[in-house]
Amino acid sequence: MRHRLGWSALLMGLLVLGGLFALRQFNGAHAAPPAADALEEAFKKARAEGKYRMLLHQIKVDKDAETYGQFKDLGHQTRTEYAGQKELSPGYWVYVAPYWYVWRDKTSVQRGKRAWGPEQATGEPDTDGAGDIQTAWASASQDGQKEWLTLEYDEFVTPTAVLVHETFNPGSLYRVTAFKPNGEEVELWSGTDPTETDSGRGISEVPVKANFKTNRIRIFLDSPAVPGWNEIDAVGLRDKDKKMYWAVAVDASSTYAQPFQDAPAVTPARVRDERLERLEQEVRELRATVEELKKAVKKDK
Ligand SMILES: [Ca+2]
Ligand SMILES: [Ca+2]
Repeated sequence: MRHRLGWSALLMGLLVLGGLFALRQFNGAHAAPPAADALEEAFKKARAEGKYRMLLHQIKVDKDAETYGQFKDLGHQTRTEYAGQKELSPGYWVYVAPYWYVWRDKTSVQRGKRAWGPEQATGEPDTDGAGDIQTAWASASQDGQKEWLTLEYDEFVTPTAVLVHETFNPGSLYRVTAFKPNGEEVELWSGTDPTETDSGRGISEVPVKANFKTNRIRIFLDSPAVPGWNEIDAVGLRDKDKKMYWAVAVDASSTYAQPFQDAPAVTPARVRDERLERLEQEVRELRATVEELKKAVKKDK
């Protein structure tokens, strides 16, 4: 008799656990998304007082608030998959509920600009003349693949035009997208590059209509279609008051530049630390579940 009671209690416990889990998933899926203004604030908060820059990923994981609260600066991570997202780049993970922000750079690390690196597309145009000049970004290969640049700006703006300064083999621009504050990528323009391929250099100005503010845009280049390196000197945003904004950080599909020597290395110690951290998280989650289970059983009595 005693035995039977034990088993039925256990079964009941498992059922309750399943119910709680389902409820948690349900709540997570139906949480109202934060408003755009709040998300702009969240983005700033996720920079951890200016500690990080160049957002690589923004991943919504409602339930991680249970483990990490409203804010968590998790540090550098090398995991390539998380919450169903794949092919993640290594970076600094910061949680501002309900999003993970994955950053490429630590701003305290001072680096010079590499010849033809993506960072050459930050700031105002600084390349005089047309040609293969180090102060513009160049891809790894001349025509090996389609390329893209993601440009991050200091402020959130509603652009009315995007101006792409093409200084070598222009004419490959075919698409421009912008990221909403919730991380969603939206197409702003697609078509034929307004700069002719035989014009040496040019400023490709594409008018855009966005009904949201953005601080990250991406430009797409059909490099195989335009022979030679299709170099980009700078990419500006213009708003309705004709004010110009220049990128503060740039990420690229590839680059002719050498990798930075001080890039965080993937050492065995780092991998071990991350494994430990993940284990700790699992234990915390398990503990929380047990507590919930205990409470539920108590109520049942
Ligand atoms: Ca090309
Ligand atoms: Ca430049």
